[in-house]
Amino acid sequence: MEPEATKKQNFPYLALVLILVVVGIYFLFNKPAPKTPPVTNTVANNVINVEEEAEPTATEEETVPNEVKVTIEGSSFKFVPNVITVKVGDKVIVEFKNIDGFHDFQIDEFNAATKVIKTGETDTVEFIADKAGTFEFYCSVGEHRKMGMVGTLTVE
Ligand SMILES: [Cu+2]
Repeated sequence: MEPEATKKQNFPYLALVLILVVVGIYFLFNKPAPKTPPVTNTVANNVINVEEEAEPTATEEETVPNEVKVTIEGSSFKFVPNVITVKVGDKVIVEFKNIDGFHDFQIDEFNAATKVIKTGETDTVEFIADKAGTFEFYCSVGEHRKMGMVGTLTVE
């Protein structure tokens, strides 16, 4: 009987030790457990990230340049109109209509040039007027530029 009693006494001790160990493990796991709220934080961060991604697109929309569309007619040997005025940063779209002869439209400073086109044809060139100043546009065909087939682009 006595050995059984000591065994019964030992069992509660072992059980207590086991409980302490289990409780200790629970505490160990419960400490990392509060890190589960950070999981929701990361979810919140993801939401914030989405918002942060949305903001740059909004600023990109704000930086979309103002578009200025100009139609210019070319003939021998002039441009009509021969003056274009835009603002710095404008996206300039030049629709060049050739109504007589062989001509093109070029502005060296903005690397802008249409194809050489013949009577009745139209070609379009676009560029960003990213610097202020007064620039000459001209027709590069033959001696047309010397013959006065020029105009002025003013970027202000
Ligand atoms: Cu010309």
